[in-house]
Amino acid sequence: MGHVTKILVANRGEIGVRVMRACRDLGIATVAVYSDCDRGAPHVRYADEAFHVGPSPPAESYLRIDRMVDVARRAGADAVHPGYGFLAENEHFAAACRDAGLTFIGPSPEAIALMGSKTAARQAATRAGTPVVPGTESPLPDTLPDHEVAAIADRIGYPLLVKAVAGGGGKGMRTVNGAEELSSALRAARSEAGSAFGESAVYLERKLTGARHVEIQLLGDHHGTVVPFVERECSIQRRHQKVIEEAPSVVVNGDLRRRMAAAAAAVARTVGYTNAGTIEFLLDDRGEFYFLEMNTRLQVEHPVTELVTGVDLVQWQVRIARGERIDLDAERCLAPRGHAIECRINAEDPRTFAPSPGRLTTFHVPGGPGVRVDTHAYEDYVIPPHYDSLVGKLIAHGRDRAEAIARMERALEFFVIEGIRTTIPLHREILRDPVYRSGRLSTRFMEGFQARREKAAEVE
Ligand code: MV4
Repeated sequence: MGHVTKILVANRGEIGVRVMRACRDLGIATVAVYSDCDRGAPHVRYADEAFHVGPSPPAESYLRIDRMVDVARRAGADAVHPGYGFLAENEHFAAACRDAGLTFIGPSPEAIALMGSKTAARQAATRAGTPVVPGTESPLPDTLPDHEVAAIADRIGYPLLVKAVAGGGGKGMRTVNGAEELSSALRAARSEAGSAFGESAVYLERKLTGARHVEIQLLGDHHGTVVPFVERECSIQRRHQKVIEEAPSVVVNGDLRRRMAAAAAAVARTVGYTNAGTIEFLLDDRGEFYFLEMNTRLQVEHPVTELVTGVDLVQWQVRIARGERIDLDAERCLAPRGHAIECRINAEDPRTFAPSPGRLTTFHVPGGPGVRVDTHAYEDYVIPPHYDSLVGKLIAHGRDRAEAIARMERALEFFVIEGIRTTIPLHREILRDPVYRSGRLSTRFMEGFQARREKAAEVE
């Protein structure tokens, strides 16, 4: 904590630019970093100065803690914003910044580490009095004999999920439908977790099918204030990548919202959480909610929260990091002004989801009432093949969900991207889908949608 006059933005692309926009609004200078293929990229042009950090593969550039800290020192930056992805949830990066006398614009290394262990996170939620999905309290000891694991699994009940302790975001998850599948799923999950996270520990959780994925954004300052926000509905995911997010959730009324917000804030207070974070819940059809995990970063979908509350979350991340007190009206943060929807526009084939990097020969962004576009892209920009495929985020806001949908459909129609394939046609199909329009969403939405889509393609 301390003076923040120059921020090193340890990221690229859409979020690199988004963070620099907040810095500009606050009158804070910006420093960009770039890899070989990003020389001259939008986030570099947007920054006041820029430094090369290595070759294009992330492991040799955007994931290099030593180079980030070195650039911050050389540039005279006093703070670092990690964006999302890359080093955003790396406790060693947060600690390296602190050790170098730099303000890390995010939670403490201790909070990142605690929530990075999904079993420690479940224990923190339980201490906070927040319900968790039934499952094991601790990692499964890897010497535990099969019959003892089976006895634990029986108590939790099937179907269940084997999850990586160091995982999160659905990475390294395995479904187990019955006892006969247990030992092979455990072996597979352990080996996958070992290679993906360098830690093979796993735990068990009852698998809730047909529930919704609803999350609560929050901000915590260094004076003990935690402010939760209106929920986001994030059930529409493909391979654990969100496709469409919205706020609020159509099934959450004021009472449930206050209870979920209070539960999320209690978890954050229990661990002394500061800066921006998000608590993920599963919400079942009886209105019961269960803690899943906490994301200790700014999330891709933060704009839907910004549009329904009028709060600039990135600006608040910086203000919190420099020691300010959150003086937001807590009631306003829980009272949605209308409805917002975000479509992630990816450089992907809309049917096969194969990556589609390359040059944007045409790039016309939509505008008009209730439309926001967060992107780094422009005509002639080349999407490099080395990073995630997000070209931009299209966010629509209206007085209610119907108006937000209408504005999103209008904006998707007038978003023209040529030269690569994008998920715009997929979004247009989803927005026309009767189940989507009815708002009856669940984590099974995408499977059902794909089935309806294939059936429709057959009769053609
Ligand atoms: C679950 C779950 C059901 N039961 N855990 C996926 C992302 C990660 N943050 C948590 N995720 C889930 N965890 C239990 N015990 C359902 C999801 C989930 C999901 C699963 C399959 C297909 C789409 C999904 C969308 C959101 C959440």
